Amino acid sequence: MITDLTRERWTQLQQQVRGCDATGRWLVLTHDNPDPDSIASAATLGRILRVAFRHPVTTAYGGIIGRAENREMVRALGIHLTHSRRLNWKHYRHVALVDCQPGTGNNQLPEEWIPDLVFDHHPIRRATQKAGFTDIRTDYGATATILAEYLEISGVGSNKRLATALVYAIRSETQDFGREFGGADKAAFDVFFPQADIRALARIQSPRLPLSYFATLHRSLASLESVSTLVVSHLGPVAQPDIVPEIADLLLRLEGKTWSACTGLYDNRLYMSLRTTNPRADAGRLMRRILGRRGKGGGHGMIAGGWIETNDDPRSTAESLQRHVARRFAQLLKKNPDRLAPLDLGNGG
Ligand SMILES: [Mn+2]
Repeated sequence: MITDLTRERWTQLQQQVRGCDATGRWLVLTHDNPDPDSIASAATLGRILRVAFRHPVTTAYGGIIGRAENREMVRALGIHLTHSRRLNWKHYRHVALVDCQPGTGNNQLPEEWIPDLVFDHHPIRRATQKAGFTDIRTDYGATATILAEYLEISGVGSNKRLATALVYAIRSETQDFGREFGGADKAAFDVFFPQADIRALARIQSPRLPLSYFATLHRSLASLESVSTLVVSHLGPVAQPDIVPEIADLLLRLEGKTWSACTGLYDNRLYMSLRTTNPRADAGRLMRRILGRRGKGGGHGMIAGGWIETNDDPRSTAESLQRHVARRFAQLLKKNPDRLAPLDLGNGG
């Protein structure tokens, strides 16, 4: 399904890309520690730029592809992503950001660079307005849905692997249509699902998991804290940062809880994720208020993430920083932080 908005913007996008110097190589950049939405969006935009406009393209990411599901997605679908540390930035004349925006601290775009194209579904940031072309749709559950519409209107055509990537991105980003999605997400899902490789999808959704995953899960359960309808977990040092949002998702399923928060330490940063069952909440704003000026973060209504550097923080140890963000989380949601107490799992009864 192609919306009127996409029809209108496709004309602008074509003008923008054709107006760019035809000799330069394009760089399509995901957010750091890319999730399936960001990965599928990059793969789709890469294909459009290559096939519809005949431009050479590199798709790249920063951080790590950590989750077993995401590693399996990239492997099973043959998605080619270059790590940002291997990029020679001078080779690129043009850059596009997908599922993120400039100046948010969650991508590798050098600060002084103004992107040519930005596609995202998070609230627009000031720096984004300078980009040559922007398509920000906060009413979309997934950025991949926006790119799926451009793929259709471009006439470039899909293939089994790309269709599978788009379907998995929409599914995982909306938790199987369990949170924040719009009609466009369902429509794109319906278009691409018949073309998807259902065996590959099954493998991506239930990959084998490393022992470190279970060790982290164990630590998470041992460190649960709660006050009223809030639940918090501190993972301590983690093998990869995207376990933090994964555990936050899991904790939100605890009966009686309406907000979950999870923290984890990785590479001198305290990562934090927030989740809520309240569709009218603004988790992104809450995240930024918790992290304060030294941190970077954002999100949508019901999900948010961010980080603070641990080494240049006056509140010294990672442990005290953990305690600080958990207390601030409680306080801003009008719960008494002094009543944050360990949640005893008992002996399984
Ligand atoms: Mn997304």
